[in-house]
Amino acid sequence: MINIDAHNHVKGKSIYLDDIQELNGTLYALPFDSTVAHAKIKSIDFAAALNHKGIVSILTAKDVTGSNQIGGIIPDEPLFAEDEVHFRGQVIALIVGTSEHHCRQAAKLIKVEYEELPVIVDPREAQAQGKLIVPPRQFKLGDTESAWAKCDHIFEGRSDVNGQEHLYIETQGAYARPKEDESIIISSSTQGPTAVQRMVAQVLGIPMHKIEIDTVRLGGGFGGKEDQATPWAVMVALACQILHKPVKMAMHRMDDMRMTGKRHPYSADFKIGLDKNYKIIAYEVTHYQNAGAAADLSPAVMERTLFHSTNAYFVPNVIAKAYSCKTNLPPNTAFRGFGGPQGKFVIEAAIVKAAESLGISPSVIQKTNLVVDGDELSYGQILQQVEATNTWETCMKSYDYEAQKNRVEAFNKTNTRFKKGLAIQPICFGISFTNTMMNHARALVHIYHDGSVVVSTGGVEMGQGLNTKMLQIVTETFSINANKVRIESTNTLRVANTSPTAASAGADLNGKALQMACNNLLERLKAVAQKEYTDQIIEVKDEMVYANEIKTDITWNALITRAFTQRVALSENAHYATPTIHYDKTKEKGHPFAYHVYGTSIHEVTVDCLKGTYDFDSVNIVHDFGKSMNPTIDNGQIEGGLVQGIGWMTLEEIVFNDQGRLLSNALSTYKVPDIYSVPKQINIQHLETEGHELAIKKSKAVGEPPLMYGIGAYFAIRNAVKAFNPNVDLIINAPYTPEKVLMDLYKK
Ligand code: MTE
Ligand code: LUZ
Ligand code: MOS
Repeated sequence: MINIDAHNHVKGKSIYLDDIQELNGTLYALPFDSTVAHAKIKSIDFAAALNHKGIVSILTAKDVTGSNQIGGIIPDEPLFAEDEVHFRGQVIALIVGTSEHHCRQAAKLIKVEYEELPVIVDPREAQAQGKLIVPPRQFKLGDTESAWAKCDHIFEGRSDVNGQEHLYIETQGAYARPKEDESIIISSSTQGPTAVQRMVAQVLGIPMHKIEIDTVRLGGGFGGKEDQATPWAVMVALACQILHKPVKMAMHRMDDMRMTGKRHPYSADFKIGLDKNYKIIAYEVTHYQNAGAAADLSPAVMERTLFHSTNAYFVPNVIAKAYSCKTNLPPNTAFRGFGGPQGKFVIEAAIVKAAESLGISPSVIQKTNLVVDGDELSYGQILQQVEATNTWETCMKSYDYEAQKNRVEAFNKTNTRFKKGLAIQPICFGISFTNTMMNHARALVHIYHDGSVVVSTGGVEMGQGLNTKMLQIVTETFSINANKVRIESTNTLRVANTSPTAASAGADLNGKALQMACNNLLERLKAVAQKEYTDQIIEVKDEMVYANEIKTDITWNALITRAFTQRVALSENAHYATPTIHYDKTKEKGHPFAYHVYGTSIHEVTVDCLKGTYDFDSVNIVHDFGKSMNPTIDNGQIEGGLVQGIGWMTLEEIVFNDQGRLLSNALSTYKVPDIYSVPKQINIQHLETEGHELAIKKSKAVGEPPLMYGIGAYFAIRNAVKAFNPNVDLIINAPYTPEKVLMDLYKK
């Protein structure tokens, strides 16, 4: 089935937030934000702004009717700054007017007096000053202390990795409209409608049942709308509550880039020990997470960094420790991989450092240490159905890595200006929210008496193809045509208490609930047919009822009519909660993931050693999809995730100055991959496996894992640089922008 959104996307008919027909009298809102990163607010003068043409109101913390608090995990984040600001871009007030233009003009007339305070942008500095979001956490396996003595080789180092701007094509936004009895409907471009509903209720001081959140689709989320779609929706809702008018906000790109958090930058110290056969005997890592000025999702992100700190490798003795450091940057947030990529980058850096010191290829250490069935990870989960070696070996064989290596070596011998680099990147990513409590979902299915079906789940379509997969589940379970089924918007009145669509678990969780709902309905429908065909096996195939495998004359529509006239319920609401998972935070042990996703990629890059620029010749992947329920969509996820990961590792460079000012604040100063930076060839091979029972239709979650293939791009470039400039010590910090490559090429 092709993506059901494809046609409307191409025709421009798909509805995003800013396409919603506006009601007469709609007002527009513009957040007014801090221009300093840390300060006391001494005074604010709104008088001139309030007098500006078209300005209806300017709201601040004083206008909040409930609680001025939007922290999700920890209540440490005011909606509007009160006496102090903690980052540039923190919202102080909301300007509401009859047009966005008027709001922007009025914003220039607001005068704020700040008393500036010291600014911290570096996570290690924050940690040294005891500025932490939560207490540090530590995962421990075996005993590193005694293991060091058994190591033949020990290497230490430091590795830093930068953040990443989400750059969803649709910026943040929300549109609130008043309903009867002070209730409000809010269209929100959010991955988490329930999170928005909950915070609106809290800030407005009204029950959740007065708030309806509706989400048709997002023009991309990538984690950036898991938590950080909330403040904007809360702001327009507050304005709507106070002014009794529809209020809308659709952010400008530069406002969005300045005000919202990004992927977390990390700094890390590592120590790795190997025996003479290159088995990793011990690994210690300390992560300093740059959380920004409030918790947001940072504690959960930090946790996933620890969960993935040994990537696809078995290490018998591990200490992984992490600090969530409070700095004066916008609170950083979820981003595809959710801290996992940062954890993986550091162990890859450690392996590369070890390999280079030992004069061997990193692939020797990688391959020697891949996880196998029965291995225990640092958090106590015993791995089963491991495909790490399988994907690795299939990758080497299918793409003839030996020949590629020989070709690259020959190329490097004969070329001086251009050098090629190769790198191999295995991945292993855990599927489930690491917070066990969040792993549940619901689905609601109505069959109308004309035979058409409407479906609501808690899942949000953000481009990943969730709705298409949901449609497949319905059409395959009922054996009816796609044109009989409509997947409706995600709406908190139809499906309540949802987890955000995140952790790559959207299709698994919502799909399993939907499958249950459809199966329950199907059983009821079959019972209706059974009355006419007693003692025969009833099935529905291609919109026809079969009895003992013989086609009857009952069509799907006729069956529904019979059920309706017999007063059989044609609606069903089902609930799914992932079985088998558990985690004990006091021990830092458990079985937090339903399953893991595996894969291996080979990257080939050509570096222009005069310019420092690079081109990716190819990326060859063998990926463990299980039994992909939609290969076209899933391959798209691999390609998109890979390119996004390559961008993070190479071109994309977030720059804050020491005063917490974002310098890479627009697309002119923040370079993202474009069609020219995409690898010339991306080959994706599906590993032949059985899939996993806890994956929807045995089709493994695919949203986040491929991003981590991007890490291989970094090390491929490094190998090309090493081919040109072999005998220098190069630090392992990402991103590897062309400027940095150039510096390394000529480093002495
Ligand atoms: N693909 C597109 N096109 N747009 C997105 O915003 N988000 C990614 C991934 N793929 C995203 C995407 C992230 S961060 C996640 S967690 C998953 O999709 C969420 O969807 P799923 O759980 O249905 O895979
Ligand atoms: N969100 C979350 C996530 O709350 N918990 C997770 O484990 C997670 N993982 C990936 C992406 N978002
Ligand atoms: Mo994805 S970071 O789980 O939204």
